[in-house]
Amino acid sequence: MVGWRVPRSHPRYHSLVLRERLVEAWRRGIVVPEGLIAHGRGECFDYLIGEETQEFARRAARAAAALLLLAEYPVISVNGNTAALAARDVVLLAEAVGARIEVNLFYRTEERARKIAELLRENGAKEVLGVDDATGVIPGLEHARGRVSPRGILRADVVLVALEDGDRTEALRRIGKKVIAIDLNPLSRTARAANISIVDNVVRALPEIRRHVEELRDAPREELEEILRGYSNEEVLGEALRFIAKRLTELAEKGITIRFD
Ligand code: PTJ
Repeated sequence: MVGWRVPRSHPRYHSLVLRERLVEAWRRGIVVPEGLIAHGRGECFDYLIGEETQEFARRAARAAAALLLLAEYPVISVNGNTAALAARDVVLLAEAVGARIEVNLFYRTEERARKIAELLRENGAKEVLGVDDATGVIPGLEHARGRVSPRGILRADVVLVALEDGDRTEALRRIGKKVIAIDLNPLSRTARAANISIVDNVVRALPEIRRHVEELRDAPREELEEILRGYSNEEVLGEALRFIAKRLTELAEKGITIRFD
């Protein structure tokens, strides 16, 4: 609603602020309406994990940090929702690991790509790929969805995606990219296809990866490789599902008061 301000006293203040940020970004032509729906699905899973970074996400974020530090040419892929929710955190993580930033859209229009790049630059990005230079194509994806920068995703060894479509994640894996995904839904095709899946809200996951990057920055290569050897994405996704199941069982047994508000 234009002019509406989220009351600070509201028990769901933080969640409402994220919604407002997305709606505002939709008004500015940064987020697509489908992005608002996608966020709703994410909110539901966020509710189930307690709206906090859980141990399985922490473990995945640490592995992601190790992979980004070992990468030769990491790229952070940014879509409308990620830009609206976490543009500054994208820029800070890219700086911390020396990654390129590329706008990569599912519902691509040139105007929206330009607006997202502008928002990233307003948040400190020095260079944003994927706007005028999206001349490469990911094989297996039809034209607009598959367009990438030859200096970005096409060249990358490691690609970080957030709120990504499953088809595109699978296509990135097929062309040999290592994929780090941020996705609140542990059942999504993206979460299952990625090498490392961080089941957490993008607004918490990006700072969490950065925290591990700072911790691991001076670690020897062998230590980073050891973290990756000990990491199993299947196990982590299993843990996320077990966590949700256990939490729901406990809540049911405790007899939560169900409120309809
Ligand atoms: O800006 P575009 O054109 O690239 O389009 C972006 C969307 C998000 C519309 C597009 O990529 C899309 O349709 O994505 P999906 O297939 O709906 O997947 C989004 C996934 O992200 C779902 O599994 C959601 O549960 C999850 N998700 C939603 N909000 C968040 C989230 N994960 C992390 N943090 C969130 N805030």
